[in-house]
Amino acid sequence: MKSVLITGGAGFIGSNFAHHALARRPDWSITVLDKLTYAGNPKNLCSLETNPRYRFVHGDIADPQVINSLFSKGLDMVFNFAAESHVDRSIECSNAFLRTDVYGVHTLLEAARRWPVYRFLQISTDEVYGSVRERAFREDAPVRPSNPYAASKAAAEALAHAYHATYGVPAIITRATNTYGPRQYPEKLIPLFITNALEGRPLPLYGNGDQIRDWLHVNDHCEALLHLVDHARTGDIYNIGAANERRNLDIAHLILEQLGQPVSLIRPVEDRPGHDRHYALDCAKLSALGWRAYIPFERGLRDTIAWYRHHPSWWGPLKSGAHAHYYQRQYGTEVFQPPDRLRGIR
Ligand code: NAD
Ligand code: TDX
Repeated sequence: MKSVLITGGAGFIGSNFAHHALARRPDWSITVLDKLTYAGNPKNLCSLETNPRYRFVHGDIADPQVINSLFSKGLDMVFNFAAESHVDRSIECSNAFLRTDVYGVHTLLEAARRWPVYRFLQISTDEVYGSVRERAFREDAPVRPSNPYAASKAAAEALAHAYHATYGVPAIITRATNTYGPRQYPEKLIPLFITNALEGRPLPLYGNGDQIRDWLHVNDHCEALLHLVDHARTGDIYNIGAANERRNLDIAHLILEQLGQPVSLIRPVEDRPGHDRHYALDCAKLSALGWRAYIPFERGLRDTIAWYRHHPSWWGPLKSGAHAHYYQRQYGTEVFQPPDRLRGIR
């Protein structure tokens, strides 16, 4: 049995990965470590509780005591999903981002230096490149992060790279594009717009909505990570994308259309400072290892909408309390612009 640590496994991608890995790898025994921040949700893991190959530990990746006690018992693989992950929150205040996304990764790497592992996957993001310049980014393009979240992820990558070069920690860095699917906290574009549309509330679109992201289904993301743990070279960086570039405005239209809601729900709001206009990745390096994304966006989005439609008890409580305060701070009520601001870019 291989002993596998999944940090941040109560969050969106980490919880999907825990389910996916337990189903796909019968010889893996998984420990999920999670601090259970606002984004971590025990409900995401409750169906695993009876699985003898699964256990949960409540703890912080930046706490050396917890981390050392897990590593000292012997680990084969580490998948580090734990992070503060929302760009807008990092713009409001970046302290927690530096603590978890940088110091937390340092704590994990120090432990991996002391108690060697077979593979250490540092889950990173296409945001480290900044907005696309001439062409889609290959892994050797310079990093130029535009917001504190992206900068903290780039710093973590630099540490992982340094620990590979200096101490031989078998780190692999993955840079994935925008991921969507079930169990994503309703602060990110797709789950926020789906749940707002289900409630008949406005969809706050930054600027004029012509920013472009490449959307990757979470199951494809998880499958790519399993592929990389088997085939990637340690010390290397791998882009993970779906070649599925869409404008934010078009995403809003698709969601409203599928839910039978009017386009008038789209509300332009003040743009995000430092907003990256366009992300696009060249994924030839990963393709050469025999992987590609399989889930067509139309199907993935339809299934994701159906999941939120059928799980109001999952997201409903998340949109009250602390989230409602965040929402008010982030979007206000007075900043909603009249829909005619979108005229000309439909
Ligand atoms: P998420 O915010 O849904 O989940 C993050 C999880 O980490 C939560 O369960 C949270 O409780 C936990 N966590 C936070 N701080 C912690 C700490 N100090 N110790 C232990 N656990 C802690 O994030 P996500 O969208 O699932 O992203 C997972 C990873 O993938 C992140 O590293 C993110 O940078 C990366 N990523 C995300 C996307 C995306 O589109 N969502 C794309 C590319 C890369
Ligand atoms: O209310 C909104 N209105 C809006 O127009 C929100 C929340 C977002 N947007 C826009 C901003 C972006 O152009 O939608 C696009 C996607 O925004 P987010 O969902 O916040 O994602 P993004 O900023 O692109 O970052 C995501 O992808 C890379 C994840 O949050 C990161 O964790 C990941 O690393």
